Formats: sequence, C-alpha cells, structure tokens
Amino acid sequence: MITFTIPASYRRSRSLAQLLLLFTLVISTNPASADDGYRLWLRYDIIQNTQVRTAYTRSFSFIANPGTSDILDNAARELQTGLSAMLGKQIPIVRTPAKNQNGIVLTVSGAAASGDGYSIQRQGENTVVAASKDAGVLYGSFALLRHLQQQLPVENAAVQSSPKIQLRMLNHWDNPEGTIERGYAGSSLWKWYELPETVDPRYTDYARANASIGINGTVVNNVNASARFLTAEYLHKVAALAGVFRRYGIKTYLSIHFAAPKTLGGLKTSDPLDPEVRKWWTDKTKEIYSIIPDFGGFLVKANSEGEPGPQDYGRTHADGANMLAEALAPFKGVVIWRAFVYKADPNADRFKAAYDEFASLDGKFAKNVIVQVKNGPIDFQPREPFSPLFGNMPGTPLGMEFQLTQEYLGFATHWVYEAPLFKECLDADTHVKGKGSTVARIVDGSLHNYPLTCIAGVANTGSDRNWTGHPMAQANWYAFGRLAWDHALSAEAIAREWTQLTLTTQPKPVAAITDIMLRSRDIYVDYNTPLGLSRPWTGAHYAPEPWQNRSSRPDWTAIYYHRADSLGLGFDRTATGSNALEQYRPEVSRAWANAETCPLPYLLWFHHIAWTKKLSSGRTLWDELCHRFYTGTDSVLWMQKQWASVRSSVDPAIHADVTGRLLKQHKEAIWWRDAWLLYLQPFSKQAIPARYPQPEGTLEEVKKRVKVYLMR
Ligand code: GCW
Repeated sequence: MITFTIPASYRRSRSLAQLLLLFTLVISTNPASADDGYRLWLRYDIIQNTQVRTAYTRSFSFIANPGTSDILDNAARELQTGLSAMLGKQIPIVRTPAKNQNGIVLTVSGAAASGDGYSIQRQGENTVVAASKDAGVLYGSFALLRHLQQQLPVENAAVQSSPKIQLRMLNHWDNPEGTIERGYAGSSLWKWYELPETVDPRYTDYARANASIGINGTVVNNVNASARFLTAEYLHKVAALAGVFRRYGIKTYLSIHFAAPKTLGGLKTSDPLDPEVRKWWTDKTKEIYSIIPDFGGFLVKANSEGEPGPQDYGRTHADGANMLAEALAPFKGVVIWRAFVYKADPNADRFKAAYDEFASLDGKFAKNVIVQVKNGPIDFQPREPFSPLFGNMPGTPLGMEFQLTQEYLGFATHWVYEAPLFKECLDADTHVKGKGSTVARIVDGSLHNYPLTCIAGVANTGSDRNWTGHPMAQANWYAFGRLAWDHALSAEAIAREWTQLTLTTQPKPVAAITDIMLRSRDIYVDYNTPLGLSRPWTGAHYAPEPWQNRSSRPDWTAIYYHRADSLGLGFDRTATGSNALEQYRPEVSRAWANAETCPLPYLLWFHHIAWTKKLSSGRTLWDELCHRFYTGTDSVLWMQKQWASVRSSVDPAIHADVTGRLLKQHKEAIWWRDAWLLYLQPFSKQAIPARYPQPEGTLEEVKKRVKVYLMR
C-alpha cells in the first residue's frame, strides 16, 4: 500500500490541482512501488489473464499437506504464498484433501521417484506432487509453481523428474569480515557478527531461491579459508545458518584451512600422516557434527596460490584428502578437494598443471572424496576448452566447478548470460570411452559409474537488494541450478523460462530478451578475448592490460598468455610448443592440433598464428581480430536497442537499471577493443582498416585510464 502524507507547507499554500500532480509524481517515482529485484524468479505477481486465473482458481482450492516435517511445511507454505498471490485469494493448507473440491495433494511415497526426484500427476481433478523424500516434494512444488507462473495449462503439468547429479552446490567465497572474494553484489549475506543470536530473514529467502532450482548444498566460506570457521564460536554461527537451510533440503559445508591443526590446534605440524594431526581432525569433525548433525563436509583448496597443503610436508593431495575423509566417513560427510593448482615455474605451461598433479593420483582417493575441477584448464576465462582432467580420472569422482560470479566476465557491469558457457563445456566430447563421452556424462557419473557426483557454482550473490548486482546476472544463478538438476536442458529453454518468471510473460519481449541473453556471451568474448585469447587482465581482473609483463610470477602476466611478437599471436600448445594437447584423447587433440582446421574460437589457445595468415573465415589474423573487436563492440549497441524495445513490458526500475549498465558496457567494450588493438598494432605492423572508426586515443592514454583502476 502507498501511504501519502501531505506536507504542512503544501497544505497551507498549494492548490488541490498541484497536490494531485505531486501525488501522481510521488506514486510514479516512488522506488518502493517499483520492482527492486529482491523476489528473483519467485515473483508470484497476480495473473492478469482472467481466463487463466479462473481456470487455476477452479483447480486449486486447497493444498493438502501430510505435514510431518519442516521441509513439507515449507513446500506447502510456498505453494500457498505463490498461489494466493497469483490468484488474489488466500488458498488454505489442509491435512487431508477436501471432498468435492480440487486442489494440490503433497505425498511422500517410496515409489514416487528416485533420489531427490518428484512426479506431478493429475489424479481426477487433483494435482498430486509426489516424491520418495520430503525434499523431492519441495522440488516438485517449486516445479508446479514454475509451471503456473508461466501460465501453462494445468492439464500439462504432469511430469516426472530426477536430478542427474547428487550434490548441487553453491560455493561462497565469503570472508569472515563480510567481504566476498570476487564478489560484485555488495558484501556477504552472512552477518557473522550478529549470528547466531540474530538470524536474518534473508537467509530463508536465500534457501527458498536455491531450493526452487534444486540446489541442495552450500559452502558458506571462502576456499582461501580462515581457520576461524573451525572455532566453536563460529561453528555455532554456521549452525544457525544450517538450521535455516536444512528446512529447505540444503546441507551446509565449510571450506577448511589445511594448516588449522597448527594455527588453531597449536600442534607443531599439519602433516596429514602425523597421528596427532589426524586425531585433531577426527576430534574437530566430531565436534562439528555435535553442533551441526547433518553437516555436509569440507571443501579444500590446498597447495594452490599460497594456501597450505599436504605438499608442505612432502605428502600428496590424496594423503591430505584421505586424512579428512577418514574423519568425515563415520558421519557420511564428504571431502571436496579442488584441482585448481599450478606452480610458479617459468618454463611450465599452466594449462597442464592440474592434469600433471592429479591424473596420476587416480584411484588413490578414499571413497568419500570428490575432486572438484574448474571447467577449463586455466581459470574461468570467457572461453576455455574443457579441462583435460575430465575423463582422465575414471577411478575418482570428478566434480564440476563453474563460476557464476563474473570475475572475468565484466563484474556486475556487463550483461553475460553464462548458460551457453556451461553448456559448451558440459556438452564437449572427451572421447575417453568413444564418441559421446561428454563432460556432462563424466560429471553425472554415468560414464565411469562414480558413486558420488557433484557440481558447484561459485556464487554471484551478495547483500545488494537484487542479490546479484546486475539484474540479469540472476539468470546465471538460475541457469546453474537448472543445469545442475538437468544438464540436458538447453541454454535457450532456461533463458526463456527465467525471463517469463522474472521479467514478463508476453511472447514478443520474452523472445527479444532471450535473444540478447543467448548472444551476450559471444558478444563479450568478441570485444574482450576473441579467437582464444586469455587473461589480459590487471590485478582487479576487470580492466584490459595486455601489456602487463611484470609480476611476482610469469603466469601472472598477460604476455605469458597471448605471446604477441613480431611473428604472430597465441600460445603454441601443439607438439612444437608445450604439447598440452597431448593431455586430450587423439580425437580431440586432432581437431585442435591443426591450425588449418582448429575452430576459430580456440585458435589462439593452441597456436601461435602469423599476423598475415589467412584463417578459415577468409580474413587474415589481423583482419579477423579487428573484425571481432569491432563487431563485438557494435553488438552492445544492438543489445541496447533490443533492450529499449521491451521497455513497456518490463518493470521500469529494472529496465532503467539495465539500460544504464548497457551504456557503461558499450563504453568499456570500446576501451577493451582499443587497448588490445593499439597494443597489438606495433607487433602486427598493420593498420586498423579505414572502414572502422579509429581508436579515440593513443595506447598511452588507454594505459593511463587502466592505471586509475589499479590505484590504491
Ligand atoms: O581465479 C582465481 C581467483 C582467486 C580465487 C582462485 C581460486 C578464491 O582470482 O580469487 O581464489 O581463482 O579459484 O582458488
């Protein structure tokens, strides 16, 4: 409701007409009346189409809940909230189905669906949501709500669905003091200083959002972990969060600091083979389970980017992981051990590092260990080939790590829909067991019969009212969850669905927005890192800095990756270079090893190409680069136009917010384009073709601008 108080001064001196005008202005500009994005894809706005609303009202006059658990109660309550809001009428929750009325019946029955799955069936005029676990009923309830939010016929709601992957998790890189490593949407959601006494209601909304897309695990702290989280004080704070999440079928996990036995326990060593160290972890784990009985397990970044690990004591990753696995096993907890490792070796190719360190450890890990692998071999670049570890550890469950937060994808300023990136990796064929050995089939366990399966997304959430900073970045959280549940869904179907739930159900604008989303990642790649370029970044990972040639280690410079010289551009990873290609099966490496046939998006990942070389596009390397940088940048203008065309169908506040970000995105696309081309030009010794508008400044001027981003 909008409350309106007439200011005293106005009451005295203004005419009624003026007051009415003011009233109208206040209403139309009052931010409280606009959509602030907080509700995400769970908006439940009243259904305007009276035909649909009448049909739904007839079908849903009650929600019958056997009511034996918090999770079932939450399923019923969500249906009640959603339906009541969409129908404009309170729908009651009852214990048993009302006679002579139609409604929704929640049922838990062993035969309904496997694992976390659910079925939605029409029985007579009732709609039955059934599952063998309470969580399945919750997922089914959200699926039904999704169906209704899209205003689809009730008769078509029948479906049977089970997740393909067991552990579908978010990884938060949140620090104890409230900052988020690589977070661009405000500060941490977790208010550590207030917990456990004060439990922010927002934690419940976070859990609802996750459960609505099937996410069933969350790691609440950064992999660059503070030992503080293992203290009793912090465990009680974590327990308060876990208490909220549990009611939505979500387990809580912690990232651990491998050296905690020393730093926290006061031991002389953290050697994983030392009996005292092992005992320390066993005791600590027991303590954790006494405080959080359904604790999920540990996520570990070890011997990576300066973090401590078993190699500090001459032990292997398997030794470290197995020690923790032993402590967790009695409680059915799991260890998720990250494979993101690389050494500061000037002669090594970082591309090969994870494979080199892990492939030989296959089969040496305990049963409750999952090795978590980033989608690409380097580090969440805008486009990477799939990591060669996938397929090469048949005896060790490999989990997938995607990054939702846009560390290398323009933070919260650039609109990049990531589902095409996820799909590109999941659908890639490793050929390890013949054709069709996709990365998805490795991660879902079907190829190697993994007993444990896991997929993680590094969260893009924060304290910003709309959760993700860029309103459109909500789609990346959504798409991750939907693909974690079913990797066979298409990026397009998810984009359409998300748009209908979040922005509008009108077909034309839905099509226009979906179109922007589907092209957005390629557009970004074109103006940012086309043709297989990577890591031209400053320390902030935001501004272009292809000239960066000095750092504490060679693989933290830009020139290490692009290798521009007077002959050409790109990293030779064929047999004449680092031969990283040998880490793939011949069917894969053959397709990439030949510069003539290597797909252009991967060309400079694997080849050093001469500036004048004619590519499969018919253009020379230099011309192709110019073409991509310019079309990528111009395409942002297309995004702006397309977005402007949906103005009347999208909430004004969200529309204005995205419009502003698109203006900035175009400016920055020009910045990226000019930085790269001005930097590469002296190497290529060729001009930017006259048909393109020439860069506005000099290389020195662009560099000055970048410096601003690096100032303290
Ligand atoms: O990409 C790098 C990030 C680090 C991150 C690291 C990792 C959490 O720049 O901030 O640390 O990856 O994945 O461990």
